Amino acid sequence: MSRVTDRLNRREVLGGLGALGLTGIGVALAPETQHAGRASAAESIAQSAAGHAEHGGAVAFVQSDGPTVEEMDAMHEEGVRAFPAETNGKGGLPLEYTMDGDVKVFDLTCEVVEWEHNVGQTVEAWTYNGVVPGPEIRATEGDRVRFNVTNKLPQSTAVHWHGLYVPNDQDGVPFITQPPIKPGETFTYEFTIQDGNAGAHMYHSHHNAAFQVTSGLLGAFIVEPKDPSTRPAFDSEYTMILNDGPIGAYSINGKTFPSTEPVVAKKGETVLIRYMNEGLMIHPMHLHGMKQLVFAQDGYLLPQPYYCDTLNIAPGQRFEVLVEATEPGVWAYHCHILSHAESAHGMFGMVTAFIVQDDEAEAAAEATPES
Ligand SMILES: [Cu+2]
Repeated sequence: MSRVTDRLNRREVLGGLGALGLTGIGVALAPETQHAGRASAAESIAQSAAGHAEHGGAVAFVQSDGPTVEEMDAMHEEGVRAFPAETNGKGGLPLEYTMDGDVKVFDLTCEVVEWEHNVGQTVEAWTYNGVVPGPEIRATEGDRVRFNVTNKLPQSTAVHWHGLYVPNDQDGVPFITQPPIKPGETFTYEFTIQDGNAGAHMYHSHHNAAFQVTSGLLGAFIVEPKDPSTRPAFDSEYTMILNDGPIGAYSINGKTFPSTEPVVAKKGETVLIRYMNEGLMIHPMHLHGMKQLVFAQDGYLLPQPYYCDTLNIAPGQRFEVLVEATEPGVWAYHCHILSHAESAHGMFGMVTAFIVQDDEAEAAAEATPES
């Protein structure tokens, strides 16, 4: 989720929420939702598990010793009022490159950083270039690309180009196609993006991967078609990388609600959303209010696009969908495994919003003198 929200005037988001009467953004999170400040990845997982039990998990019903109606409602309201909460660090921005002849040269440094996934909540993240997700790689069919990967981690690593057709020795799997990249070493990958390989792909670690990938060694690798007319047109684009590892347990683009970013569109626009699942679990992404037109899976155009409102995304899968922003308002947008999204303490984790702005209606409202 980058391009539009980069340009997004924060007031516009607040204006969108204002339509719901939610004008008091910036209210602090309820103490119940603020867990510890800095936590190791392992502690974070333990916290998450504890949070599950505490939030109900399989017994998420009203309990005699639980919060009162007023307390529960207040916790829910405060989370929504805090959205979209500002945090330090933003992943998924385009990775700059230099040209060496006709080769696009990208530099990736693997390093451990402290990452704020939610306001006041940090975890130890394993990253490309210090951000989660790693920077977005963009290239076009036919491009020659080179990646200098420097390992500053306390473990070996390797980079797998998930979904890309590469020569066998560039596939990034230690002891199958290359030696591991030891701490302190730099390894260089180079290949040509093949025709027919356009679409939403990923790059991630393929070494101790259940830990390294879910800790943040992941990113989007988007391949543009040589001929743009081969794929559907859109007005704005968002990438949503789903993860359920140590980074805040259930995250979208390295952030957890209320620190996730909303998708924002003007009424009438068509939004392209690319889902990528880098986690260990499935995540059915559910958009309220508007339908999703699924047109590509793992980069491949579907012979018959189809509509849905809930799209199940398994680990490793990518789906590309179009949403026509026809319905003004702030629409909930979340994983529908509800224990990844909402508890007695309010919404958390894999929750964001799709905001459709109606400039004409807003202008008309402003032009109407108040009585
Ligand atoms: Cu989920």
